[in-house]
Amino acid sequence: MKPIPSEIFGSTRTSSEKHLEEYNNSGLKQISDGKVGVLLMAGGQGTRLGVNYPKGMYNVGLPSQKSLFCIQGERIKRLINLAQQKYGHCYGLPWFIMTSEHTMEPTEEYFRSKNYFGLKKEDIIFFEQYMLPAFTFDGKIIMENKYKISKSPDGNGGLYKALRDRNILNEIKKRGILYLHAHSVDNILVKVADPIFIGYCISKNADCGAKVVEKAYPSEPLGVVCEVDGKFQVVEYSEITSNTAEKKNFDGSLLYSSGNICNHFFTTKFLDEIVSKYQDKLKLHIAKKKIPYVNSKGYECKPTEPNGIKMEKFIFDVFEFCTNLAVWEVNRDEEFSALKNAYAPGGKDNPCTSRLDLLNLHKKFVVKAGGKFINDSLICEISPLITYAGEGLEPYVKNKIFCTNLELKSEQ
Ligand code: UD2
Repeated sequence: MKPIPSEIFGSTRTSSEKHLEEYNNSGLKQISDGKVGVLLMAGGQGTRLGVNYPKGMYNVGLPSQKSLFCIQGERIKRLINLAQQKYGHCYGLPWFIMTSEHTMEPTEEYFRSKNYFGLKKEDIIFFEQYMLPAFTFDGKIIMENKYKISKSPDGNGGLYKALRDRNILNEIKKRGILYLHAHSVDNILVKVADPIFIGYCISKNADCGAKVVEKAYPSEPLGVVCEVDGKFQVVEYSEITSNTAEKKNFDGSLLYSSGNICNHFFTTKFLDEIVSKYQDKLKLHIAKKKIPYVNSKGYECKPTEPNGIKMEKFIFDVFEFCTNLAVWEVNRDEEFSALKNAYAPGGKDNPCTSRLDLLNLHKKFVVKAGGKFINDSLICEISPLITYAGEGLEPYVKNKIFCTNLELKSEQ
C-alpha cells in the first residue's frame, strides 16, 4: 500500500484562482451543453441515523426546514441558471437517483409531493438497486420471517448492475451525456454536479475521479484513496488496520490522508466499459451485523450481538479498471459534512453538526461578499436558489451589518 502519486492529485488549496476559474468554466460549459448528469446514491437504509424513511428526506432543523433532497435539487436548479446566464443556454442537467427496495416508493412520493423542487419531472430518473441475502457465519441464508429471506441492498457498488439492468446507462447515452457526477445523499454541503471538479477531471483527461478531503484523524470513518500493488483503489475505513491508518509523514501529517467522501466523477465511456466488462468482477465486502431472524420455532428475534454477515459492493472498486484516475482535494468546511448518526451530545456526523456546518459556511459566504454580523452567535441560511457556492451575494449583503439572524430566501 502506497500513498497516491502527486501527478494525479490536485487541490483547491494549491490551485490558483485562474485555474479554478478555468475548471469552473469548463465544467459549466459541459453542463450548459447537456453533457453532464448527476448520479445520486440514495439506496442506503440509514440504519445509523435511525430513521425508517429515506435519508434524503431528513430535515436537520435549518431555519428553512429544507431536507437534503430539497437542498440538492435547488443546487441543481441554481447551476442550470448559472449555465444559462453564462452560456445563453442549458440543455438540462438530469438527476439519476438510485434507490432501493426500502427507499424507492417513499422517495418517488416525496419528490412528487414537493413538485420535483421546480425541476423538470422528465429530468429526474429514479431506479432501484438490487438486494443480496444475509448469511449466518457458517454460511446459511438468514430468514427474516417464515416466508421471507433476509436481504439488504447490494451496496453503492450495486450502482453498476442497476445502471445496466434497469436500462439507465442506455438512457444516459441516449441523452448524449458524457460525464457523470456521482455522490452520496448524506453530505449536506455537497456541490452537486460540481463544475470545478468536472472541469478538473476533464483537464486531466480522467475517466474516473475521486473527490477527497484531508483526513482529520486516523480512525475517521473515511476510506483512503491510495495505491495497492500498483493499482489505485480506496481502502475502506472498515478494512484498514489501525497501524496503517496511523502512519505519519516526517512533518507529522497522516501518510494516508486522502479521505474518500463518496463523491466521484465518471465518463460515460468508462461506465459503459465497467458495465459491460467488469461489473461481475467487483468484489463483495462483508460486514458483521445484528440481523433480525426467525428461529427454529418460528419466532422473530432481534439479536443483541452480530449474528451474521451482509455483503456489499463498493462504488470505488472500479478504480483499478480505469486508465486515468484524478484525485481532487477540497476544503472540508466548504464541501463535506456527512449525516450518518443520530444526535448525541458531543457526537459527530449528526443532524446538529450538519446544520451547524451549513450555517457556518453560509455565514462565511456573506462575510466574503462584504457583509458583517454584529456577533458570532447569529446564524445565517441562504437558499441554494440564490447562491451555489457563494457567488452573486453582493447585491444582498455588501456593506450591510446584520444584527439579527439572516435567512435569504429566493422569490422563485
Ligand atoms: C462511505 C464511503 C467511505 C466514505 C464515507 C464518507 C463507500 C463504500 N464508502 O462510507 O469511504 O467516503 O462514505 O461519508 O462509498 N448507498 C446506497 N446503496 C447501498 C449502500 C449505500 O445507495 O446499498 C448509498 C447511501 O445511501 C449513501 C452512500 O451510498 O448515500 C454511502 O453509503 P454509507 O453511508 O453506507 O457509507 P459509509 O458512510 O459507510
